[in-house]
Amino acid sequence: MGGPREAAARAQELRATLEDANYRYYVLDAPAISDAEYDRLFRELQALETEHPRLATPDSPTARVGAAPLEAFGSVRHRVPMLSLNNAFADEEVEAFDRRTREALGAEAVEYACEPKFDGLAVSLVYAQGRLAVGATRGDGHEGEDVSANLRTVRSIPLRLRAQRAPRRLEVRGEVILFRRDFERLNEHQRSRGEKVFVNPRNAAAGSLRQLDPAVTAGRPLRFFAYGIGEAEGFALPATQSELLDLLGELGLPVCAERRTTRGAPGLLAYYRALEARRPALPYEIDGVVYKVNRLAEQERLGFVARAPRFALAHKFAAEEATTELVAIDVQVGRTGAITPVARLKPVFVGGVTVTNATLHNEDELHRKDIRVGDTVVVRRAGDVIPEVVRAVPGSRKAGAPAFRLPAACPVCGSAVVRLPDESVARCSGGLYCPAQRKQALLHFASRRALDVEGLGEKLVDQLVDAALVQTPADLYALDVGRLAALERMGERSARNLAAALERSKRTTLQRFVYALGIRNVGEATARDLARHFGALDALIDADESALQEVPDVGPTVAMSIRRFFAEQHNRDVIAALRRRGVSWEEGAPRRAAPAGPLAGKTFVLTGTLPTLSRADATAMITGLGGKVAGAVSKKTDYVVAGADAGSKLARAEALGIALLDEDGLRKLLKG
Ligand code: 5U1
Repeated sequence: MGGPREAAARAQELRATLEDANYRYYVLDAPAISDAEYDRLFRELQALETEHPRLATPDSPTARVGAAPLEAFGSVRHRVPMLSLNNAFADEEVEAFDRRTREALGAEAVEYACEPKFDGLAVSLVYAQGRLAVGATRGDGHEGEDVSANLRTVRSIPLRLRAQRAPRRLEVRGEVILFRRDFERLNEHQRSRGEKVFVNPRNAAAGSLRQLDPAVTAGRPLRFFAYGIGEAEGFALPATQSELLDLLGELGLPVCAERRTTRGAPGLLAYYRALEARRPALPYEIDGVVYKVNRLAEQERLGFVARAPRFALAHKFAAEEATTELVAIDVQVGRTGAITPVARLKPVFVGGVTVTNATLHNEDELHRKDIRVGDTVVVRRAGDVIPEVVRAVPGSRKAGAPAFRLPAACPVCGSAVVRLPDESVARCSGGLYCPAQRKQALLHFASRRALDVEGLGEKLVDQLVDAALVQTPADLYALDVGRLAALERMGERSARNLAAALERSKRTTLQRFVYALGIRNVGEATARDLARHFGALDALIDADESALQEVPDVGPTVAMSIRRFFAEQHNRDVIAALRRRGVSWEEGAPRRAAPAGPLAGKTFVLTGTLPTLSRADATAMITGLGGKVAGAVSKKTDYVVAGADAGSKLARAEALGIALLDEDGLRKLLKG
């Protein structure tokens, strides 16, 4: 193979040829050599580097599989945050975006850069002196995971920028995706080896990038498209977004060929329609388009609102729909006991995945849409959301198909299924007993404001339930240190700590205990009122609905919820077992006298985020003056105190004509 000097020259030549082949293939989309030729040159370079190890460089095309498996990913702080985009679905929202942009810029017409919105995973690539230094996921936008070793295996990501004088530091942002045909091949391969099959290209891309072993990622045909930059030093910014992407292309980064520039809302909408029509023919999946003000100086003037830029907008495509046959309707029990009808479908490919189950939301929706077993139905799926049955195709009904009825008993635990007057969903009243609700019920029971079992978090609850050591909260108090210490990742010391925390939690208050039971609609405030009013648990258990409604802020819905809970023998059994195992509290005489203070008899509901007061502070101020703070708005509510992002409680208050206060209003009222 000649002497070292010839070898070095040949290695350099091979590297240049392979890099150029990559650039032509991935960026210019115009392959210059065949796959077989590429492989031959690649192997020749590998052989040279093996024979002369000093020739191997970290940015050689052969270095893409080199790194050893990682223990875990480190984290990377994004010096310039990776923002999300505001979304639009309707044409009017796009017109409003253009109007706002024109007004803010004082311009008659604005030029935009339009790009596909890739359905993949956003990543950041930092090039230092032209060499790929760090690659990271978006994470929460401020801090992502260091997936450098994995990103280095992605062949369309250059390890070295194509530039005579590379920028000192340039952070390229874009999306890692899988082409559809590569995704299908990958799944065929996975299936043939009995390995996990991915539901869609996006999930496959995400799963591949987060592999701890870069060799696994290297075997996945991931691609990358650049769409912008983050931090930049020693890099002369061009005037526009479209020129920026041209420049990234020249530096060797793949940029998408579907980009266009246009003016005004009609231009944006025309681009959207054209790309929507081309969508099925594109080799990769997109879920919409992105519009950006083209001039970078104008982008800077527009700036950002909250977590999204004011100069850009994602215009999403409508969810994909398909028709298929509804084979059966089952019901599922959620973690909070919600009973959801689920459609079992003849398999249908929609929104990039094969769908066999879809939600029918709730009983009312099902009846409103009049969907019955045997119907041909329209199924919709968008992005990662759960597929839903939209409607039945008229005329597809089989003769005599009956309307669906929810079962009267929970299919998981057999407890009564109850629908409260104000709710759209029916729920299992098994509460503490129902296996479907078990983990949620245990976490709530142990939470800080309930029995406050320090150290009993999600992972441990999963372990305890999965190992069948705990079924109800009462079982927690039968655990011993030996059994706990035998759990994975537990150890003797942690086991002792947990046992001690459980022991401490046994001594509690009636208010905490009632709250810990997790009765639907009984939050902390109601638990406190119930505890005060009845003084003893048995009095509460025995109270009928009218007795319950004597408690301030307990209306028919809450009363019914409490009755249903205690009516279940399983729940009473769990309470008895808890008492037997030593959970105790002081019981007192019922206290039904009205409290004193200028706000006595007044009930407040807090909703949304107040500018300066925390919820706990506002509650303390109100209750300190004799007022009550309730969890839900009812006719008995006197004031609703609403802050930012107030939701349904505010809407309900408005519907019932209840006085509304903001933080200032509350402070004035409290001052008298
Ligand atoms: N094509 C494209 N996708 N995408 C996503 N461009 C683009 N730009 C983004 C994001 C989050 O953000 C910048 C506008 C900040």
